[in-house]
Amino acid sequence: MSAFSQVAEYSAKHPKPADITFEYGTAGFRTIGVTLESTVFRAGLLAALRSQSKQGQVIGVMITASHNHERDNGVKLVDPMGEMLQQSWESYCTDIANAGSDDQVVDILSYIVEKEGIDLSVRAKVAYARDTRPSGPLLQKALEDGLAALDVDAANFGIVTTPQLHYFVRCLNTANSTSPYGEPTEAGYNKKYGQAFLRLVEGKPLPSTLHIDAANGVGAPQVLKLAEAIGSPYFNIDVQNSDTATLGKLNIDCGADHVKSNQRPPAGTTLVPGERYCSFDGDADRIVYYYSDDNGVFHLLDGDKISTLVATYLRDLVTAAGISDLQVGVVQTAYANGSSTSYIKDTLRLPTVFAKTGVKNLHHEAEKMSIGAYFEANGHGTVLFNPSAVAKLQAARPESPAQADAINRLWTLRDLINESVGDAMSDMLLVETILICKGWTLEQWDAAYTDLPNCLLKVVVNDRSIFKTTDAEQQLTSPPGLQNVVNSLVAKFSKGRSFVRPSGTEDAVRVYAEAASRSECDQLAYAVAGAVF
Ligand code: NG1
Ligand code: ZN
Repeated sequence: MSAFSQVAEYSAKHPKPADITFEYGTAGFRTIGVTLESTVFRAGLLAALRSQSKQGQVIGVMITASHNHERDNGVKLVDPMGEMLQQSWESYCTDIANAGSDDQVVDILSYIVEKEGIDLSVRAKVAYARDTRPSGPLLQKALEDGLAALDVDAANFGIVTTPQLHYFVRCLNTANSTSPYGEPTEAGYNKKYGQAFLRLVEGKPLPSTLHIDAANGVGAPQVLKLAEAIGSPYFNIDVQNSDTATLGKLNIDCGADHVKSNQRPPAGTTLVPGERYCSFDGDADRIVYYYSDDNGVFHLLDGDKISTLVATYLRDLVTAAGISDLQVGVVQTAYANGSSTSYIKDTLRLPTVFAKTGVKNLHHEAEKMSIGAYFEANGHGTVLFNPSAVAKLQAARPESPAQADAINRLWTLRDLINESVGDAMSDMLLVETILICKGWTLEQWDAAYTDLPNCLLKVVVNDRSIFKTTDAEQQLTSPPGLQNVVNSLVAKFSKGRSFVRPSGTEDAVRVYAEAASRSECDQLAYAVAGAVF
C-alpha cells in the first residue's frame, strides 16, 4: 500500500474553493476562515512530511489569524525548535494549497518526497492548537483529517496562545536532550516562566495592579492561569476584554493592534494617571504598554520601547557580569521609530540592524548576534542567546558577589524569555521584572527617548504584487519611478521618513511616515498614499 493511498479520499472531503489562490505569506496562510478548510487539511499533510524530513521531530501547526478580524483565520507551521517554518518549504505550502485536484495533491506530496529525499518509513509527529475563533473547530477537523490521512502521531494542545504552541513544540523536541526546554503542558509553561519571574524579582510584588487588555482572545484565560501559578500577592492583574464566548468581539476596538495603530486605549477603558496598562493581540504573541500622564495625554510604549528597555538591561547585566566580549544587539524593521534607532545607536551604542517585516526575518538576524533582542514596533518580539553567548556565560568565573549575581540573573532571564518566538506573556513578565528591578514607573521607562510622530496607512490597490522593495523594504524598486516621488515628498519635511511596501498578510499596500511634527507626519503620509493610489 502506498504511503499516500488514503490522501485523495480524505482530500475529497475538503475541496479547494475554485476561485481562490492561497499564499503562504508573512505569517502563514491567512484569509476568511471558512475558505481555509482545504488549505488547513493540506497543511496537515505537509506538516507530516516536514516531520519525516526532520527525522520524526515534532512539527507544530497553529490555527490562528492573530490580530485580524474574527471572521478571518489562518494556519502556520512551526519548525522543531519552535521557530517559523524554514523559508524553502513555504513554496511547497503555497503549491499544495493551490492544487486543483485531489490527485494533484498526491502528486505534489510525491514531488516533495523526491526533492527532499524524505524517508517515508519515519513516523511523523505533529502538535497542533488553535485560538478562540468561531471557524477554529471546522479547521481543526480538516487538519485532523490531513493528519489521519498520513497516519501521523498527533497531539492536540487545545485552545492556547500561539507562543504556547511554539513552546510545546520546542519542549517536545528537546525532552531527551541535555537541555530540555521545559514541560510541554500549560502547567509546565506557567511553572517555567512564573518561577523564573519569582526568582528575578526576589519577593517583590508588582508595584500596582497591571491592567491587561486581552483583545477578547485566548490570552485572557491563559494569563489568568499564569497569574494563578505565580500566586498572590506577586502578580496582581486585572484582565479586561476577556470575553471569548460572545461572537464578534475578538480584536474589535481593543488589543495590541488597535492600540498601536490608533495610538489610543481600548474602547471603554478610561486610563487613570499613574496606573499601568498593557494590551495583547488576539493570539497573545504581541504586547504593548501605555499610560496616561497627569494631563490626560496618552503615551504608548510599543515594541521599540520594549526592545530598548530589554537591551539596556541586558547590556548593563553583561557589563556587571564582567564578560567583556559578549555583545548585545538589536534587530528592528523599517517600522521602528527613527528616535528609537538613534537612541540605540547614539545613546546605548549598541549594534542594530534592519530586517524585513515578519518575525521570522528578525529572528534570523538576531541569531547572528551573541545576545539579540528583536521586536517589531507592533510589540512582537523576543531575545535570543546564541550558542557562543551560552558558552561564555558557562565559562564565566565571577570575581565578586556582584559579578556572580549578574551572571546568575542572565541565566535566569534566559528561563524567563520564550526564545522560540515573541510571546506577550513572557515579554510582559520580562518588562515587569526590569521595571521592578529598576524601581521604574512607565513614565520613567518612557523618558529614555521621545517617539517622532508617526502614521501608518493602508491603501487598497488593484494589484499589490507590482510593489517590489529592497533594503529591508525601505525602498521601492517597482513600480518604476514611484520611489523617486516618495523621496521628493520626504525631502519636504523636517525629519521626514516614509516607505511603501505590500502587506504580507492583507490585500493592501502599507504606507509608513514619520516627521518632526504631527501635522507634517500626516501631510507626508497622505501625500505618499496619494502617489501610491
Ligand atoms: P504585514 O501585513 O505584512 O504588514 C503584519 C505586521 C507585521 C507582522 C505580520 C504578521 C505591521 C505593519 N505589519 O504584516 O509586523 O506582525 O502582520 O502578523 O505591523
Ligand atoms: Zn499575533
